[in-house]
Amino acid sequence: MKKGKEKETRRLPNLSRREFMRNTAAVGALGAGIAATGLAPVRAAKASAIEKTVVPPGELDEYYGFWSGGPSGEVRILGIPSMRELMRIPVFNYDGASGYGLTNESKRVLGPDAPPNGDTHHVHMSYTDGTYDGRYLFVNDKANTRIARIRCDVMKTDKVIGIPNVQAIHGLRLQKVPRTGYVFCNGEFRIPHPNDGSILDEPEKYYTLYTAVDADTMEIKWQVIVDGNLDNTDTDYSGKYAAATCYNAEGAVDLAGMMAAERDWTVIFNIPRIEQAVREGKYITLGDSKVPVVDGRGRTPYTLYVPTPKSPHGVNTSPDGKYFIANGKLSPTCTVISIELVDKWFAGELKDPRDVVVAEPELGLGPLHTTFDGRGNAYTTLFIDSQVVKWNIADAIRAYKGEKVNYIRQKIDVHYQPGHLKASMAETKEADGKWLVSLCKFSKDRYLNVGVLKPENDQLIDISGERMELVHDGPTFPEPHDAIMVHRSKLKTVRKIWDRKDPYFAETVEMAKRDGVVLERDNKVIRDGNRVRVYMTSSAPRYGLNEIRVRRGDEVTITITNIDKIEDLTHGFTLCDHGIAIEIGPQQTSSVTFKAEKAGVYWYYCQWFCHALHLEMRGRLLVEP
Ligand code: CUK
Ligand code: CUA
Repeated sequence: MKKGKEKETRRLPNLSRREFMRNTAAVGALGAGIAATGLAPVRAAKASAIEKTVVPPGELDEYYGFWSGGPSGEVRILGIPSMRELMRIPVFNYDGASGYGLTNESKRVLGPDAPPNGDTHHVHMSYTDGTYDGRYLFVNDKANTRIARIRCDVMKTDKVIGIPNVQAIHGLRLQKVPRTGYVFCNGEFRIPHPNDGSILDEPEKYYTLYTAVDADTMEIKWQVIVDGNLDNTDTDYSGKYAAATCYNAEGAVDLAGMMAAERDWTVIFNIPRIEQAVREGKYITLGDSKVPVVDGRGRTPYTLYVPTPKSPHGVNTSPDGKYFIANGKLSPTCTVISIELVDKWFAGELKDPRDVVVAEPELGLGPLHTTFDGRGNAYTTLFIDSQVVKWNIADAIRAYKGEKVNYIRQKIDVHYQPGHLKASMAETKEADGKWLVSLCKFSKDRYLNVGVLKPENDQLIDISGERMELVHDGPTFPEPHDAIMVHRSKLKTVRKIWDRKDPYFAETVEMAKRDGVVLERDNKVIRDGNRVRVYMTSSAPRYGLNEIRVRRGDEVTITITNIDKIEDLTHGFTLCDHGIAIEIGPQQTSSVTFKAEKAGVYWYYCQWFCHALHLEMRGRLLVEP
């Protein structure tokens, strides 16, 4: 009895919670005693790991985390390892604090009649030579079939475009080498062409397309028609290939039909060949769109369909550039595709599309996404098992060849049901294997109960050592899908105040010029029929105009230039009872247009606490009847 107890105690520090529970159950009454003596070393080890996540007051995080916000339509910035939320970037959503979606500058970004919502899943940073270059972030809107670009120097959305001929942009990834020329976007749902009601319940006629967008101009360069649907996508480190998963090879429109086949596929796109086809005019166009569309269905020079079990979800490129790894979702496996062998396939040297597969490790239930530490290990989320599994790629390849080797390094419990996971710098050739975040879909009992809608649980795991250690729980508003962790050295060009020549408000500056107004100095009201253009400055704690007089029925444009130069001295302009609030950062010009429909006195005030006399920073809009 005593001997057994000692043995168990010694083994405990290396046991997972579930193994521990199993063990205590097995030894029955001994459980309590083991827990008391056994847990101490576990806690001690964790305390030292947890300490690494502490960023003391006044100190800065080492990594920027960029998180998608799901149906909130936004992108969030977190600090890693503290997991503090630092900022939110409105992208497809209306934002009441900054007036994004309301200011003329943001309306130019969003375009006319922009829907009020979005569903962001995949946020990725632009690359040069296979690593982050700090220029842009790109993100999808699954809900309204759009993509957006965010300028990293000011962390504001600067372009939003719709993607034609498809419905629901899901997977989004960027060309990594030589630089981000293309943004690749997956059209997820198969739809009829044309989608004008002439074809309805004939799913056999539906199809979807893969889209390449020019990252610099945000013009759509080409599209490829594919078999099946498109789920996630990733690109290689040569600039030659992109891969996308398909979970509905069946082309079904109901659940049972979508799960029927044992294998769906990973489709690999040969980018130079598609570009060549476009150059040679081997394309069609669809409907009103002028975008060249190449047909990549069936066996073509442009596409390779690799049979992949079963309804695969994520696809991830290893940072050494050697493999695409497709995550089996309904199969307990990941499928490892050798990019070198993909070269051979396209050179005509292989017979069977499955010949490019070099490993298919069995990992656990519900593999969704994989990330990397740059030391040859992969980390995969197991949605159904609520675990992250660490496995070795080289060993998985040896096992596939028939060698008896255990490629599983460790499984760690996460809480609960993880979707994406991401390690620091893992989507670059500089994957540094320090931190990993598991974006768990369910948080259940991990936080105080805040009502029926629960936060997500983003868990930080230390992967710097041999063993993964869970070190932090971070609640997030539902629901981030994906995230990236970027070393702060990649973002040295983030500005502290606006440049007066910034293109974000250049059109507003032009308007002022036409009115003969010097924005940084003048406080003027210009009447132009029943259009009134008001120009004023803001400088803590006052606006350039204490009162503005207009007539009922006027269309009023208020343009404010914040002439303060102090970092973080942001002012606002809120007009009472008009639904108007906008942000004016230091050295920024912001404008908003509205109709003065109600006669009377309406106070406007600054909504950022900018000065001891912030409450006094206000004025009156006098609307004559
Ligand atoms: S998807 Cu959400 S967990 Cu949209 Cu990348 Cu996998
Ligand atoms: Cu300006 Cu408060």
